[in-house]
Amino acid sequence: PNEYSFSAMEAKWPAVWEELGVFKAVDDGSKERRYVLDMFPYPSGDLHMGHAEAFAMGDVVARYLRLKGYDVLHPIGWDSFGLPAENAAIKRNAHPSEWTYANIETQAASFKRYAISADWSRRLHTSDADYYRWTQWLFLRFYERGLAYRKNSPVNWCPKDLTVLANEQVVNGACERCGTPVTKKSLNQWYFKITEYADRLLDDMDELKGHWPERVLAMQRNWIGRSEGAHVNFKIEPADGRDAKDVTVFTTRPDTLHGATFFVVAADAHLALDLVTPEQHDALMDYREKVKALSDIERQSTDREKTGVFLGRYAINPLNGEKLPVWAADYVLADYGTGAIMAVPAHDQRDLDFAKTFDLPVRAVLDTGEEDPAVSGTATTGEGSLINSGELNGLSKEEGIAKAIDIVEAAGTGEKTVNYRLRDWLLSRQRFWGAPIPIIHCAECGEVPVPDNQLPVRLPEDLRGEALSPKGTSPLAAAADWVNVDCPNCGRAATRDTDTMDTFVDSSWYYLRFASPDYTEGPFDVEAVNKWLPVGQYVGGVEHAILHLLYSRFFTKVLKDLGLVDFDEPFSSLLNQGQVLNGGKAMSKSLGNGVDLGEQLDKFGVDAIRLTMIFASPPEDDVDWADVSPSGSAKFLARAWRLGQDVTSPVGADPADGDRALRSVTHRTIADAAELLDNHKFNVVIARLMELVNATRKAIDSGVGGADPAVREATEAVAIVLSLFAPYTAEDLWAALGHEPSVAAASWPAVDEQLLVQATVTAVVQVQGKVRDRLEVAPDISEEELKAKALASEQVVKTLDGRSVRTVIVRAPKLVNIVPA
Ligand code: ANZ
Ligand code: ZN
Repeated sequence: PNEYSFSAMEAKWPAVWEELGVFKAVDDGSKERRYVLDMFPYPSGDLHMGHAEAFAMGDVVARYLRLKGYDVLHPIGWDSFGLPAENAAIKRNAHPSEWTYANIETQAASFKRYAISADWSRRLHTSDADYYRWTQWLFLRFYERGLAYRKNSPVNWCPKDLTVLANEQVVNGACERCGTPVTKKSLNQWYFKITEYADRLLDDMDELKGHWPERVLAMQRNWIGRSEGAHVNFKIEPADGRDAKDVTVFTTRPDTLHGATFFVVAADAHLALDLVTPEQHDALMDYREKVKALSDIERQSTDREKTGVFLGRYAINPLNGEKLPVWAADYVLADYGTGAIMAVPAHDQRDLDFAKTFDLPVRAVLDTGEEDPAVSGTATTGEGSLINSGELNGLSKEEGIAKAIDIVEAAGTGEKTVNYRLRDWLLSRQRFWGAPIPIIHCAECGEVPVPDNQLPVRLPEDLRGEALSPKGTSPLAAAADWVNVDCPNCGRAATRDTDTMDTFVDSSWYYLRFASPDYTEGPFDVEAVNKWLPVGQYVGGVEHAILHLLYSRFFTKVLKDLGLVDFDEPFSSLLNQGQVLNGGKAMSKSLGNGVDLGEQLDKFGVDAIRLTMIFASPPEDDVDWADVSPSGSAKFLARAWRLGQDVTSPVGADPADGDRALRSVTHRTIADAAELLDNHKFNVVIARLMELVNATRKAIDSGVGGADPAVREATEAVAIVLSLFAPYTAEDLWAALGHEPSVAAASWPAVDEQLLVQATVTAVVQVQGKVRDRLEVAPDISEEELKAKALASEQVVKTLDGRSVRTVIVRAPKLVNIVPA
């Protein structure tokens, strides 16, 4: 064949790869193991441009490590529970599994066409009963340790999807999925106690530094939000038929206790109702109605007018006995700290804004050298020394914090504490297409875990269409046959829990299942997992920073405590690919700027699209499809492929006899490519590969010729490096060079260090046009370096004999002319 045809290649190679099983993990201990994983896809329709980018990157790493001689685990599966399937089923009067598995088949075919070097024998789907059986099993292990529990509390509620959401699924006050503003609803829900792992989730990030993008670590750190401070008790004076009451606040600034001028409780906290006097009761109730409609983000925004209601009570400052009016306000959140604060308007801007609105006093207690906040309207938060603070006067902020804590601790009115922003993970969902929570509710025995040997608790197969539409309670509640069971404990009539698990539970452990996907004795074979994991290279989007990535870290730590894994962190190295944009904007239906992956593949071929994705930018940066040139990529691929047509030396020809200049380029390319790949500079590898193709073509067309074994060596290197990015073209090229059976079974070429030694060129140094010296320099020497070398030459110094230099003309690397003054 001497026409480059991507369709012919795409028709040929997938069957060869499958037959050879070249992408299967060997798993016999003969080679060192490496685990490369892309975040598994959700089966909504066919693959899109984002998948094409991320999976191309993961595949570069997997293919490279395989060529380097590692036993590579590069599996694929589907995160196949979730709402879209359910919504589609309601619309089409179908079962969610129909839509789900049809889409999975479509995506699987596309992945195969896209030549992802996956080990298909390990494929899994989280909606398969033999997967979710183990999701349920894990839930029960968490439950036994007190890490899964039910409680009644106000939760995030999406009024459109009619289901609860985890804090992590509320984005700017709206449902992560549908964008509807989230409201609060009091419900009895299941939680995972992720807060118990807050410190370990923070501390173990040290291990990830340098291997995970710093912004992901920062987002997690922020989300966990560890604050050191103190709990301080305030007595609320009795009033108007209401008794005295102790209320604790959380403060990070106990040094400012003398600056507290009022006291605020969250308007929506029960505490506000406990405190309010009868005459203020109606005002509070009205206010609470208004607060209900606000998101936490709105409530904490600094540019909203402050609102609140005086509760008719006074709190006593434990440090100086002052009486502080007690208010209810929305800017204090019910579920952070204790839901109550001491307000220090001089040093906290929100308190200051509130004080201004309601004409409350402002008293600075830390002199920072800035203008008095009461005058400037700007709270001061810097360093300084304490004033107006009795025995704390003169201390720095830090000293003041320590001393204030000592004082309240000694008086028994407070203590040092650590507070977290992180909340427990709300995992129950009132929807159908998820893993049922394996708990039975019995009037006699309470919550009873489904015995392990009765797992999986399967989803009923006859619920379809309208029966799945959201009602605010789980559709499973309507399946009487399914709900009504005998209590496993006492045998009396009991009912199943009708909620299903958040799909993030499914994805928190799938990477473990891949080590032994058919294991039937547990969620995974402990030995296999400890051999393969942690995942050496994980690839996926930054949108999972505080969701999937945090949850998976939590799961891994619990599994470590259960003795099931021997590591603390699931993903040793993380690569966040950028987004694929079109015209500088994310692709979206509303903008009409979507690019269809299938059409691109039909038009340019798989290899050209893969190459374009990787060549466009460094992996972490966005790719703007409006700026790339798949046809340029296709031309380069054809050019590389044609080299194979011109190599006439036999397989095994000794390159030692070949053209030394070309050999140098080849070996430098291989050496640099390895280093660049180790540092994820995939786009630069392609640029270097293009140079090698050019050098090889030049050698063939100039005197060296296609019979020179150095040309074969160069072309073989092209095929091998190209196989990371454009596997079809690389296979064809490899075959044209007379190799069998697949470039995927080749090895990364060895580098001959001697060929890396750079040749030098001679630079002539003149003074006033007369040759005074000759220097041996690198061919790529910079002008500055050459100039410096020339001026330092002994001959030149002698010739100048103290005269100063007027100009230096530099033509690197060959000539320098120095003109004295
Ligand atoms: C007095 C004070 C003085 C405060 C000062 C700050 C500065 P982080 O760092 O985010 O943990 N706070 C406590 N509970 C709150 C709640 N439920 N809603 C809103 N604000 C709350 O913030 C801790 C600080 O935020 C606490 O320290 C408290 O105000 C406020 F110059 O106490 B501080
Ligand atoms: Zn019972």
